[in-house]
Amino acid sequence: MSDNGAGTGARNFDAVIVGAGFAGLYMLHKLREHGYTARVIEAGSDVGGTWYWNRYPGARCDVESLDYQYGFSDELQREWTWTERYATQPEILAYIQHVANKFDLKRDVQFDTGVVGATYEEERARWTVETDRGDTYTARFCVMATGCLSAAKVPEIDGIGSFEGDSYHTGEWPHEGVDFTGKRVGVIGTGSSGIQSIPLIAEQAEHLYVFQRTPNFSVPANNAALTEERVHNYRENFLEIKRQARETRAGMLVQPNEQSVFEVDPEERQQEFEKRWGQGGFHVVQAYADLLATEKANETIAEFVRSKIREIVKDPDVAADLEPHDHPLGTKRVCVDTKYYETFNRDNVTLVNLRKQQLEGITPAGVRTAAGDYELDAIVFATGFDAMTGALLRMDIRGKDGLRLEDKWEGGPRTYLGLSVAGFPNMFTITGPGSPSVLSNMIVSIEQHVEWITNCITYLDREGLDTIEATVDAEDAWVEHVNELADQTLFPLANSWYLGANVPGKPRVFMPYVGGVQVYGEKCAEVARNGYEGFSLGAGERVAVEA
Ligand code: FAD
Ligand code: N01
Repeated sequence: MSDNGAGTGARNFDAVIVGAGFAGLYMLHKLREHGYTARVIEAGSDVGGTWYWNRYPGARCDVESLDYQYGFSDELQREWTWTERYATQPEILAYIQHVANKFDLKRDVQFDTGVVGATYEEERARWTVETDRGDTYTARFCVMATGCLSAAKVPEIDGIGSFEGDSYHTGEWPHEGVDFTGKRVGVIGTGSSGIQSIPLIAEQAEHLYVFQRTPNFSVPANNAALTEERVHNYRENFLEIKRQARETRAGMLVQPNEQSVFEVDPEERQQEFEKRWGQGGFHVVQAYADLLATEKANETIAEFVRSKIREIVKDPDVAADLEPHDHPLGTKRVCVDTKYYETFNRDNVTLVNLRKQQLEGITPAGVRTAAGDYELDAIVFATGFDAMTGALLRMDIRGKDGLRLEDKWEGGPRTYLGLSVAGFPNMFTITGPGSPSVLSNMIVSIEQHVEWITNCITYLDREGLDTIEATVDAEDAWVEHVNELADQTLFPLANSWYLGANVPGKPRVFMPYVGGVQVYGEKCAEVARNGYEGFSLGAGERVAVEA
């Protein structure tokens, strides 16, 4: 281990970790626990990652708060009390702050610093990490905790720079908040961020225009204050719940139903859907075992949600425009909302269907579609992210023989287990492409990755090994397996960010692993048990590094 103390201005560490969200902070904590030195480098001015950047009105988790927290410390969970079923962004950020303070993490984080490049030096078996401040750090390990949804994507729309009003991206929201009172506002995008923010912006704005290209499926959150009893029960069973969560598909306990939707008659099915719609959140999607498995089964739940839209939205033409028909439900992330469809009953809200009137561009005064001009004081881009690979590829990462990650991934991301890339020894990607990541409760997946990486590093040291690198064969086999599994599902039927479809020119490859958290976790554990099967382990000469 390097003896260079972190927090002392030293630039050489056992590990450099990029990103101070849930992943980077837990990685730092685990490495420190094992006596390693580590430096976290974070572009933002504080910890939180997603919850630091996404401060738009209505931002919340869609995995229930009690499940969306770290599971590694019973003491931590006992001293934190969630107030609502789905926590707001400020509450989640306060929780992460609490974690950072409790474990004294910030002293090892370099804030306001972007990593622009990372280069592997084969002879010394070390990574050199460069920042936008012109600093360099060296480390034996480089851990990319850069997030799956952290590279905000401003769309490529003609004239976008010419708008003379105010513009915002939901993923880079101003810290001081935005007051839309008396303003004509346009929101472009109706994914989760748009669907969460639209009802609240509508309450403030003089008039809100919602520019919708593709309608999405959304279910009500039925958010409410958590009862003391619920919090108490969860708290007392916390460790067991967290253990069980790792044995599920999505990293959280849901009410499973093993039945096919076609085993019940339409009346019973309707009752079950209604019951679960009333429960709110993802429950309705779990109503029957095959809802996400076949198009025919999927159509039953899709049509149920469409019927709800028709029921809620008073103007039948607007309701029809809001109905999703172009992708099976669940093949894009289902949105969880509070009064989204109801918002279109307001007099100050207009839905602009971009399939009927194409978006032609942005002008100094607003938005231009084929049907005319919309004059606006502010535009909100709820247009999502260059997901899963964006944050990684915005850096210049070079592995052995100068191999650039950008070149290696020209045809789409290639990883072994979503954790490691052949040609890039001693680099790990937390929740990287090829792991369950965004298809799961991310906290569960983050913790599993961090613990696997920590165990791997301590194993190398116990065995007197210096380097670990995925083999090309293992990587090829994993990529093939990930693709094969995805092809057996309905996911490829949607133009989603899971496939990179939202970024022009991005290769269309289904990026997350669909096999589920449990199966994936077992595979990772088996790889480790078998002496890190699929990796080549090297015992080079350990180079003494001076501080
Ligand atoms: P992030 O939180 O994205 O943190 C990555 C950090 O890396 C960022 O702070 C970024 O600034 C930094 N970074 C990136 N590149 C660089 C660089 N080159 N140099 C320096 N720093 C860099 N998941 C769920 O499971 N449940 C939910 O309910 C849920 N809700 C979400 C709501 C929103 C609005 C969004 C956008 C995502 C949501 N997610 C949810 C996914 C969420 O991203 C993860 O749950 C989790 O917060 C990811 O943590 P992370 O540490 O891996 O990444
Ligand atoms: O982004 P998105 P997001 N012209 O990519 C539209 C997580 N999250 O930020 O579908 C016009 O889903 C685009 O239209 P189309 C969650 O995992 C969770 O909302 O490409 N429109 C789409 O409507 C989520 O899935 C929560 O036709 C354009 C929208 O912009 C992920 O983050 C909350 C356009 C983008 O939707 C991303 O969600 C927020 C253009 N040129 C985020 N370009 C929770 O609730 C894009 N669009 C927990």
